[in-house]
This record gives sequence, structure tokens and C-alpha cells, in this order.
Amino acid sequence: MKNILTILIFVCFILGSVHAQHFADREIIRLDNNQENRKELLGLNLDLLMEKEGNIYIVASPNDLIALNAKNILYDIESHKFYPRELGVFTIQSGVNGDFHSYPELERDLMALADTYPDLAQVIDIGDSLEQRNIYAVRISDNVGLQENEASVIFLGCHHAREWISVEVPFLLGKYLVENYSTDEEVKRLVDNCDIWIVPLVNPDGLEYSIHFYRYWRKNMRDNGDGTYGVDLNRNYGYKWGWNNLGSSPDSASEVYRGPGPFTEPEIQAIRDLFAQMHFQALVSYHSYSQVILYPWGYTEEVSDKEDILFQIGDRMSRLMEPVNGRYYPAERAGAGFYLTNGDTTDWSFGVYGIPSYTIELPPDSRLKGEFFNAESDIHPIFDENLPAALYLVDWCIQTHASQAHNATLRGRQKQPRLLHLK
Ligand code: 0X9
Ligand code: ZN
Repeated sequence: MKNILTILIFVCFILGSVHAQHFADREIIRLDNNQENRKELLGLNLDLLMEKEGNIYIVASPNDLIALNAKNILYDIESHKFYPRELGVFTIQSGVNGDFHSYPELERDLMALADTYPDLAQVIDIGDSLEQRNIYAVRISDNVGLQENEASVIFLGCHHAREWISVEVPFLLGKYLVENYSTDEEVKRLVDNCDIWIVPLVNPDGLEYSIHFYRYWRKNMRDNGDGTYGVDLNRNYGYKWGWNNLGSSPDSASEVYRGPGPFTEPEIQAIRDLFAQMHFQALVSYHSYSQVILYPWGYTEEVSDKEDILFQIGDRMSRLMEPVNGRYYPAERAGAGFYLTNGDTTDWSFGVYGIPSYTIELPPDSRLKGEFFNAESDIHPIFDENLPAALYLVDWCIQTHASQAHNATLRGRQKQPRLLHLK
């Protein structure tokens, strides 16, 4: 028995170090934030960390470094400055990743929520990840087991493994709604009139890898078959996938690898298939970091034909958030910023379903230290400031649904309720 245990430990150790060798080869590099560098970087599809004080920081793979060297772009390797403990903002008190959720901890807490509030919350397994973890949605509504003709909205978290705070905000939103339903009339009104879907962890395999092996892991855990791992789940959606090769990479080693085709990843298929069964009216996908509210398009610098309403809703959310803790999240068109992205969630939900869709990049902003490492003590303040924006969006869906239902009645053709056949 003891021998078997020793062998098992040895095998785990070997597997662990092989994995670590694959992924711990990334370096954080610093470049001057000048016109020339920005132009050169555009075509390279790199994993940009932040712009700060005249510098650009990038998580670079060995291939990225080769590409930079080939272009004679000068950079400094500064990985040593970035490890969390040196930043002084990151403390882990308990559990494998402290107050942040691991996959099993989230599973436990979601089940507990549904057990405690069976009339309001249902946990639904909407698909499996590559490593066979469940992708959970928690559905919150009055008569939650019934499919009613009511408004509907979706909140997503953690497409990117290292963005731990992006699990917490949607999870706490679900918790807040059910816990305050019976005492807060406004919460009751929202929950009574809207079918609220929350998928706090789109990338469970990546999150576990980030917790146990390599904190900076971003992608899912796809074995690309060529010695590289991972597809960037926020480049794998099917709208303008790979567009112009600007904003995602065909290189499997890249941090923004878009996969071999659109919707190749089971995690993203689960979201696509859920959308096919529901009529969501708005979407928020939480990410981190940089403290900004982004809306489509991301694949192009062009303005969409719904720019006004997208900005209005985004700006309203921003104004509701700022007074809570004084943190300002500007509402911006994604493609107008520093870099383009294609195959992301919000371009797809907006491009295919025409619904207001937002990437909320949670704090810190790029002026503060900390990047993906939010202090545990900041989880609740970050949730608190995001709450009024989320509630506003739920209300927007309710108002929009009511006016659409009213118009449909006027036209004399009301929609039949649909049946759900989820896994
Ligand atoms: O690059 C992404 O997928 C998102 N940023 S993150 O740092 N969380 O990885 C941003 C997606 C939004 N689109 C654009 N900025 N164009
Ligand atoms: Zn992200």
C-alpha cells in the first residue's frame, strides 16, 4: 500500500513538473510605450498585460520573444517584479486560493444556494469542459422550475483562468439576489420579472490549472497536439472568428490562440447551445483587469449601428458604479481602444443576437499595481460597485421585454412559451 502511494506521489510529481515546464516559460516583459512599438506590436497578437507610466507590459512565450527579436524590438524581462507576494496586495488566508473560489468550492456553494432557496435558484449543468468538469449555470427567478414568458439576461465569468475575481462577481450577484429576495422589494420585483442566468466559471479547467500550477494561465486546457496547450476561450466564438488575423492568433502557442475553428471548444459550445434555447436580451461577461466597460465592436474600429444605445447603457452602468467606492469604469467601444479582438463573447452575442453585450473588466485599473491579483479584502467592494450596474441591466431587460410584449399584443401575435431541454 505504502509503495503504491509512493509511486502515485512520484507520478503526480513528474506530471506536475512536466506541466510546469510547459507553462512556466512565460516571461513578463516591458517595452517603451511609443508610437513605433505600438505599430510593430499590432500584428504580433501578443498577450498584453497593461499600459503603465510610459510602458507596455506583455506576457511573452518563447515564440513571442523570438518574434520580437526578429523585429529588433527592444524589451526588458521583468517577471521577477510581478510575483504576487512582492506586490503586497495579495494575501491568501485559507483554502487553496483563499476567499476566491476553486472549481470544487464553487460547485459546493452553488449547490448550497439551490438547496437553501429551491424556489428561486436552480443549478443547471450546461455542458462539460475538456477535462470533464461541469459548466454550471445558476438560474434565478420566481417559479424557477417553470419556463415563463418573461425577460431574460445572462452574466458570465472567468473565460480567462487567471482572472479569479471574475468568478466572484457573478457568483455574489446570484447569492445577493436570492438572499435579499424576501426582504428587498426591488430585488423581488427584478427576480419576479426576469429569468436571470449566471455562469460564473466558463473555464473550470483553466482556473484549476491557474490555482495549482501556474498563476498566469489564461486559456483552457486543450492539448493542441503539438506540444502546446490551450485555446483562448475569448477568441473561439463564431462571429468574425479570426477576422483579418488581427486580434487573435492562429499560432497554438499564443496566449490568444483562437483554436482550429470557430466553436471548437466545449466550454464555448455550452454557451452557444444555451443561447440557442433562450432568448437572452442582454449579456455581461466579467473579466479582469483594467476597470472599464467595453461594448462591440471589438473586431473592428468601426462603429456599430447600435452605438448610441450600447454607449447609453454602458455609461449608465458606469455612473451607477462610481459612487459606490469612487472607482470609475469608463464605458468604451472595445475596438476603439488599444487592441482589436475577434471571436470574443460580446461581438458574437451582439453580432448574432443583436443584444446589448458588455465585457466588464474589473479592477484594478492600469495605474494601480496588482493586475490579476486582487486582494481578498477587495472581493466584496468590487462586487458592491458592480451590483447596481447588474441590477440596472436586469431592469432594462424587464422594461424592454414589457414594451416588446405590448407591441406584440398590439400586432396580435404573442410568442408561445418555449421548452427547455438542458443537459
Ligand atoms: O482580450 C480579451 O479577451 C479581453 N481582455 S482581457 O485582459 N480580460 O483578456 C478584452 C475583450 C474585449 N475586446 C477588446 N478589447 N477589443
Ligand atoms: Zn479576460
